[in-house]
Amino acid sequence: MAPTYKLTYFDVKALAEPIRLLFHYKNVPFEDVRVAREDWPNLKPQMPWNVMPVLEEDGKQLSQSLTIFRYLGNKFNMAGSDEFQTAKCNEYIDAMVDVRTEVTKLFREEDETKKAELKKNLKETVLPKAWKKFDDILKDNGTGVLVGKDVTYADIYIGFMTEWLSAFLEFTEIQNYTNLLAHQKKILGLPGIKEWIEKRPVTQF
Ligand SMILES: N[C@@H](CCC(=O)N[C@@H](CS)C(=O)NCC(=O)O)C(=O)O
Repeated sequence: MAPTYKLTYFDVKALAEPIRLLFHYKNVPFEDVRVAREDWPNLKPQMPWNVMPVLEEDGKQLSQSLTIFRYLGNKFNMAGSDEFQTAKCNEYIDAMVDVRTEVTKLFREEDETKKAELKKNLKETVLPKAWKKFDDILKDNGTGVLVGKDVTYADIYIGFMTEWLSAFLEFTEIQNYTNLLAHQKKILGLPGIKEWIEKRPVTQF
C-alpha cells in the first residue's frame, strides 16, 4: 500500500516549498498542513528538533528540510543515474544553500543602513556570481537540466530557489542569465508543478 504523507510547516514557501514541488511533480498525494503562528508554541515541543518543516510518513516523523527533500527525491527516483550524479545533485543544492545563508543575514539585521549594504552586496556580488555559475553549469551540461539528461531533485531545488530569491531581492537581472532562466521556466512549467504554482496560496515568502 502507498504510504500516507503529511507535511507540516508555516503558511509560507521558504523551506517547505521544494518538498511540496516534489510531491506535486510526482503526483503523490500529501496533506499540506500550514500552522498558524499562534498555534506554533503548543506544537513546537512535539517536533523532533522543535522546528519545521516536518514530514510524517505513515505517522513516522522526519525533520530537517533538506533531509526530507533528499529522502523523497531518492524515493521518487530523481537522484540521477549513479552515485556520482547523486553527489553532483547534492553539490548544487549545497552551493545554493550557501547563497540562501547569505540572504538570510538580511532578516537578522535590524540596522537599516547595514541592511541596505547587505542587500546591495547580495544584488551586485552574491547573486550575479552564483547565477553565472549555475548558468555555466547548465550551458556545459547542454541538456537543459543540471545533471545528466533527466530532471533530478537538484533541478527542482535550483529552479525554485533562483525564482524565489530573485523575486525577494528584486533581482531583475536574472533575465541576463539565459540558460538559468530557460531552466527555471522549464522546471516551474513541469506538469504538476505548473498547476500547483497557479493555484497555491499566495504567501509573503
Ligand atoms: N535546519 C532546519 C531549519 C528549520 C527552521 O529553522 N525552521 C523555522 C522556520 S523556517 C522554524 O521552525 N522556526 C520556528 C522556531 O524556531 O521556533 C531545516 O532545514 O529544516
